[in-house]
Order: sequence, then structure tokens, then C-alpha cells
Amino acid sequence: MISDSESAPKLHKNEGIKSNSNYLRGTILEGLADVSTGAISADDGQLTKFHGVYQQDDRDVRSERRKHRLDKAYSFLARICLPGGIATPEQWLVIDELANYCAFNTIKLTTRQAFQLHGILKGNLKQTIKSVNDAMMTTLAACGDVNRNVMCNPNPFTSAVHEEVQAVVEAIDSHLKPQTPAYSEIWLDGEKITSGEDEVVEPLYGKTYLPRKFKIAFAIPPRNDVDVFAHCLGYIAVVEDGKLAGFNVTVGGGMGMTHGNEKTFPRLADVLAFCTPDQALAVAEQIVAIQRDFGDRVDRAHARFKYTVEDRGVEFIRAELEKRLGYQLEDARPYAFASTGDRYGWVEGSNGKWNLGLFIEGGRIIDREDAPLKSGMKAIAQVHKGDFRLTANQNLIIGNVAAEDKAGIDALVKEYKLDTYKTASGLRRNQIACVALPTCGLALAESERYLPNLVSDLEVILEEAGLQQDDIIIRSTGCPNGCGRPYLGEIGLVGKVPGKYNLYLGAGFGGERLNKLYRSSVTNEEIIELLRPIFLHYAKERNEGERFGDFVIRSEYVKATPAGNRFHSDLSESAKA
Ligand code: SRM
Ligand code: SF4
Repeated sequence: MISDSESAPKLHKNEGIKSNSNYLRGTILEGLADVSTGAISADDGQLTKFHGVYQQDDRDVRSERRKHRLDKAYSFLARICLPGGIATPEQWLVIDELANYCAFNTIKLTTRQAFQLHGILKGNLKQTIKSVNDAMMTTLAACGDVNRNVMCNPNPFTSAVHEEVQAVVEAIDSHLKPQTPAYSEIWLDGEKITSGEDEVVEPLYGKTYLPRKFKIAFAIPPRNDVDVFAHCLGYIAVVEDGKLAGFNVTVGGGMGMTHGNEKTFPRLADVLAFCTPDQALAVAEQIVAIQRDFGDRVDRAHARFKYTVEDRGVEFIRAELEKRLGYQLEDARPYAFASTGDRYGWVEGSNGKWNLGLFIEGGRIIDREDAPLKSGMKAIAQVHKGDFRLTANQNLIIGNVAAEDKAGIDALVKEYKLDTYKTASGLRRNQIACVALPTCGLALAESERYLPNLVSDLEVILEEAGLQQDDIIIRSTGCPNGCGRPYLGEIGLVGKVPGKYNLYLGAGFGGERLNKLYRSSVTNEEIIELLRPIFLHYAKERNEGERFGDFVIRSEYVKATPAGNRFHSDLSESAKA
């Protein structure tokens, strides 16, 4: 007879780290105080993620330092949450100033509408996080096995509904934050940022939190700029007679996979049901609780909510949700998306204020000799009276500008060469590249430092084909984790080894279809050679209004991917080679 202890599968070791951490305290404080090393312990490294902090090292100098028997060049990444991507000019100036104390002296605008500061030395970490909190922002739950920064279509201009949706976003974001006092104890010298008792204060998460990270996004059709189907839980605003009627709720999206492991795959969310604005928060809480109770705590590669939905089925999730809510939800209502991209240039908002969409290559705010972006953004933040909105495409909107202030902003944009959206090709304007090297410890190949150069090479072909201004979505990542949502690129590049990428084609322009592997392990030259005839073919034979991703399927370069569980099937012989 098999005893319970023999038959129960062994939980992943991170479950023990969480459980024994005294609600995310671990020995982080002791580790920070240890001046003999620039690093912290591996277990604490898992816990600091919940606090929005990752330990990293500069991979550009790793082998050189190894040769000289030096420790790795350790530093930390802090991710700063901005629900819906909104920051004030004052907050921008704080981040700008903090970046000056970081090894890389840059601000990164992420694909989930957050700020990242890379290269913080251990000794500066506490003061950095304190300054972030003093400016009414937080790094809490920017990472870790909890709900992360809640995303929202950041464009304030389309309708008053946007403001209403943003209010729901902020309520859910705040409601799903971990409640442990550990964060304030460690980073804010014990200041209490939450009400409640000092003891157990995790009514939703409990002491082992979630099996894995959890992500929520809100989209407002016709724009799907947040890639709502890539998220664990999504809300698609339903606007009827100019009013917010509610949301179609989506469940089970996610991008990450592992090369060579077909049990892992990107998956687009299913549309589950409709909820009213008043029900949205309870829906989020109960979906998170379902994942807490049913998610896989044994195999972290199978622990995302997308696998819970895939394995148990969307009907099970709906029934379980309704049981926990104590009421039935209505069926989903019609919706339609037109694109996942951003709008550039000036657009007047429904409130009469103006919004300027800027293209920020790779989301990297940095001073380069030819383009002093960081100084330019600082100069704008010093005079701007509205807000900033980070987009899910790593771009930036200078929001809520009064008509009389437009000329002043324009002059600064021109002076600091922030108006690259005017000259960038359609392909460049629609690019996303994840960070990858030198900071990302998981990168197998370059991404942020590679994609702009590839796009320059491809622009020569686009020019020849007359496609310079056509919007074509290209996305790259340095590994298959999918931080730049590459499986939703009409062209997707995913790093395999240094200098080689898997080339994917055929995602839907509105973010409703995954792409498919076209060629495996190809070099830069091979990518250009492979794409050249396809671009020329597209220019010559596309139907009126036909998108590149649809064309490559109609022309049989790749088969369509109807669902995540078919991502690895229906490959052509050359893709398998
Ligand atoms: Fe990500 C891990 C960067 C959005 C899927 N991601 C990482 C880490 C922290 C590497 C690590 O664990 O050591 C990267 C830090 C690199 C660096 O130096 O900055 C990293 N992810 C990023 C950012 C900064 C990419 C960017 O260029 O903007 C994005 C930060 C978002 C934010 O503000 O929260 C970022 N990551 C995403 C997205 C896109 C999204 O959510 O829309 C995904 C795919 C969607 C999803 O979650 O399925 C994503 N990141 C991952 C994964 C794979 C998760 C999985 O299910 O397998 C990892 C690795 C992991 O969790 O084990 C990862
Ligand atoms: Fe790093 Fe991979 Fe994410 Fe790129 S996709 S940032 S290489 S984990």
C-alpha cells in the first residue's frame, strides 16, 4: 500500500522558500546589511522578486571578470508599478534622478507599462525603493508569485469611458496587492503602509502566495494595445450608447515556453463571460483564488494559470467562478479589435486636452550623443502640467496637454530629437524588443540591442517594395519566455543561442492569433534572406487592406495557429529542420 507521503508529488522548492519566509521577509534585511558581497542569497533572491527587485549581473563583463577570478558584477533591477501606466511629471523626475545613481543611467519603459531601473548597487537599493515610495509609487508585487501591475489602454483621448475603466484598474491593482508588512519593514524602516495587524495579513494569498506570477490587463476596443489575450485574466470594455456597460472577461493567456519542451506553449486567453463594472473586482479576486487553489505547485513550467485553464477547461473555470461569486454571469457580448499598436503624434482628447504619442525605441530612455532622450524627457517633465502614460508597446504618451502648452512641448520634443515617430518606418514603429543582454540573466541571444539593426536592414527591402509606411508588427526576445510577446508578432524572433533566432510568422494584427514557426535557428543574414522574397511578394500580391500576418497564411508560408495547444503542430518540413 502506498502511503500519502509516498504518493504526494514533491512541491517545487520555491513553495518551501515562500512558506518559510515569514511572509516574504526571509533574511533579506541581513543580506542587505552584509557588505562583504554585492549579492544576496539565492533564496532571498526569490523573495525580493515579490518586492519588485531582481538580482542581476552585467553579462557583458562576466567572462572577463571570471578570467580575473573576480565576483560577478552584481547589481539589482527595481521594477516600479504604474497601474494603467500613468505617472505624474513629479514622479518622472524622481525616476530620472534615481537613474543617475544606477550603473546604466537609463530608464526602461516595459511591455507592462512599468518603469525599470537597472544597475542599482546593493548599498543604494534601500534608499532607491524608499524614494520611489516617497513619490507615491511602489515596487511591491511588480514581480513574484502574485498579481502584477494591472495594465490598461493608456490613451486618455478616446472617451470618458477610459477614465472609468482606469478607476476599476486602480481598485483591482490595489485590492490584489500582498498585505504583508515585510515590504515596509525592509525598505521603509518599518513604516506601515498597510492597515491591519502585524501578524498574518494575507487573507487572499496565504503564506505560499500563488503558484506563479499572475497578470491582468484591460483593453478598450477597437485598440488591443495591451494584448489582452496574452494575460492570465483580461477585461475587454463593452461600451454601449457611449457608456461603460461592463467587460467581457478573458482567462488563460500567457506567452512563456521553453525551447524543445512541447508541453509548454504560448496560449491566448478564452473569452469566459460578461461582468458589470461593479462585479469586476470580485471576479478578479475569485479568479486569483481559483488559481491559488488549482494551480500546479509541483512543476513551475506548468504553473501559470494558462495551464490550469487548458487542463481543466474554460467551462470548469466559469462554473467554479460562479460558485465562488454566488451568482451567474451573463454570456460575453460582441466586441472587435482593430490593432495592437500605438498612435503617434498629437491627438485631441474628449476632455479637450492634447496627447502626444512618442516612439521610444526599445522603451529605453537614455542620453545618446545623437538623441538625448533622457535629458529631453527631464526637460519636458519640468514644465509639463499633465501626465505621462507608458504604453504596452514600450512607448510614451505626453498626456493631457492644454492647447496653449502644445507649442512649448513641441519645441522641446524637437530640440531633444524625441520626434522619431515622424521618420520611423511602419515596421520600426511597430517593434517591440525585450531587454535581454546585458542585464537579463535568462537571455540566450541579444534582443533590444539587436532588433533596431535588423529593422534598419529590412527597411532597405521595404523601401524597394514600397512598404516603408506599412504597419507590420515585428517583435523580438532573447529567449522563449516571451517578455516582448513575440508570439503575437506578425514577424517574431526568439533567441536560441547567441546570434541565432527562431523566426515566427503570421500573428493577427489585432492580437487574436498566435504566429507559427517558419524557420528554426537562423542568423541575421538568413533572416533578411528569408524575409526579402516574402516582403516583395506581399507588396505585389496582397489583397486590399490585407495585413502581413494574414497574407503569409493565405500564401502558405505558414499554417494558422488556431489555439495555443496547436502552436507546435502543423509545421512545414523546413521549419522542423
Ligand atoms: Fe518578463 C522573466 C523582463 C514582460 C514573461 N522578464 C523576466 C526577467 C525578470 C528575467 C528573470 O527572471 O531573471 C526579465 C528582466 C530583464 C531585465 O534585465 O530587465 C524580464 N519582462 C521583462 C520586461 C522588462 C521586458 C521588456 O523589455 O519590457 C517586461 C516587464 C514587464 C513589467 O513591467 O512587469 C516583461 N515577461 C513580460 C511579458 C509580457 C507581458 O506580460 O505582457 C511576458 C510574457 C507574458 C507571460 O507572462 O506569459 C514575460 N518574463 C516572462 C517569463 C516567462 C513566464 C512563463 O510563463 O514561463 C520570465 C521567466 C520566468 O518567469 O521564469 C520572465
Ligand atoms: Fe530576458 Fe527572455 Fe524576458 Fe527577454 S524574453 S527579457 S531574454 S527573460
